[in-house]
Amino acid sequence: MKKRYIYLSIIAIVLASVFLLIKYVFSDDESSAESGDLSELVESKPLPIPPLLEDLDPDPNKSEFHLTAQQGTSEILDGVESETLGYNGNILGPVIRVHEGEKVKVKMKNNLEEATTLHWHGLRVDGENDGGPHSGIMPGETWEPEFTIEQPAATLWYHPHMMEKTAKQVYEGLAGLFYIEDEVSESLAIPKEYGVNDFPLVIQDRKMDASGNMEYSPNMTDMMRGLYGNAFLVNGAISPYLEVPKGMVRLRILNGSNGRTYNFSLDNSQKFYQIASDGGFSEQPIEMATIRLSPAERAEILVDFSQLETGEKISLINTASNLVDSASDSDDDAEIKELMEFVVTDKESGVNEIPKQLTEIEPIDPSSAVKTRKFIMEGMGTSLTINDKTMDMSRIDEEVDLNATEIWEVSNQGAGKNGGMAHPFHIHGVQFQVLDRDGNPPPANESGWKDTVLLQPGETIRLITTFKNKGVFMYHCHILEHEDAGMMGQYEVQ
Ligand SMILES: [Cu+2]
Repeated sequence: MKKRYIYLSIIAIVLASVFLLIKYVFSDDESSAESGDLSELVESKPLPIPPLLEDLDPDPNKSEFHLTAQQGTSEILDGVESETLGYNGNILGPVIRVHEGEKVKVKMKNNLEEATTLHWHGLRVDGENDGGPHSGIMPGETWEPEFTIEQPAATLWYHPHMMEKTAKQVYEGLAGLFYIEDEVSESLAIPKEYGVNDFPLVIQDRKMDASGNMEYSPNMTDMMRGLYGNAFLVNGAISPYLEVPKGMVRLRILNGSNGRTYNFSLDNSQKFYQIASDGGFSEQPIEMATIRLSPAERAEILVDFSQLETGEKISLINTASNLVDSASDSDDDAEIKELMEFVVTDKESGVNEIPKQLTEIEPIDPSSAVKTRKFIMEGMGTSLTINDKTMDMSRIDEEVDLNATEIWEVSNQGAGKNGGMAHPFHIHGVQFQVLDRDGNPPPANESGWKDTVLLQPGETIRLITTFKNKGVFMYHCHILEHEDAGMMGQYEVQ
């Protein structure tokens, strides 16, 4: 009897040790306090609306904006200050709004203790003004880019792009939205009153403990997969609420996360209408129940709150899984995460219908392409390459002729269809059109202008664009941990 007891005890101890070992090896972040749900520590606050940045040039055809990158603290958890970075504030940055045709001048002062850059994600601009890794701004210095807006209305964004520092600086809070307006966006009968019926939503996740510490210290899993956090922030706040008018509301959503891909839905299963992708309006609104955005992708959607009761609450949720292949179509491990809440008021939106036609997009004719280039993205553990190379700032990988139209065929190889992971591919300085995904036409919401596309393991996407600006530009994976690990290359247009 006693012997049997000892045997059982030994078996129990061995099993417990194996269990702890497995837990330690396979889920280093799940076992720490970082994986806790922090929404319990937060009293829901109104959604912070970033200010619109003042244009300091009185000339209607010109604008001048001043930004300062600075350190600060933010109360993300109740009564706790977290150390964050921001432009002109403690976290994130103001919305810069410009008009097509306008000449824009920016003075960007670096008040950080380290070098940074300011990249205009999605802007058609020359290499000198693009703000890539070659445009470092030393502490105390000011960078003064100038450019003319030569593209249609869109929701773009700006963020640092310093070699090996991008992930950390974006994570700590440096990101802001950049709106382009034009005659189309101004004449369409859609919501366009900033902060009234037209709202920015910058969605980011962070690893934060109960003391508010969100220091950037990626572990091995984060380096391989891209960082996934336990705290979901919308415009820098956890689980905020937004009072919305009872009518049509426009949400401009940016996935500003380092590594996570989201599937956004509304918790009442209500459908919504996507009206714009990364580079501007689609031709027609696209009815959807869920929208997938990988890091850096944007979508403008219209949500009709007119059929809801005053006081009714609807949540924006993420139904994508936490697994490495979170972007795959299988939602088996989906973990529903509430991101924020909309509270319906009795105010009017002023817009109650959705226009049938938004804009016209001239398709780029594939037969006008002078060249097809191939890019193979390969991610195996910590080895992250494009065409078998990691980033070298002194090497130009691709030379492109000015004004040439080219097809870029991008493949995600790695461990094949059932292994590997998804990578979002981004090209600086252009907007492109997706010709096909694995030979099939792109989905309706990827048929307009794009600057970032998600490639599933094993997938091949063909893109087409015309290179209208000179200079050195980047193409890279927009999982920021992958970018910083060298999953990036350079092309020069001349
Ligand atoms: Cu990647």
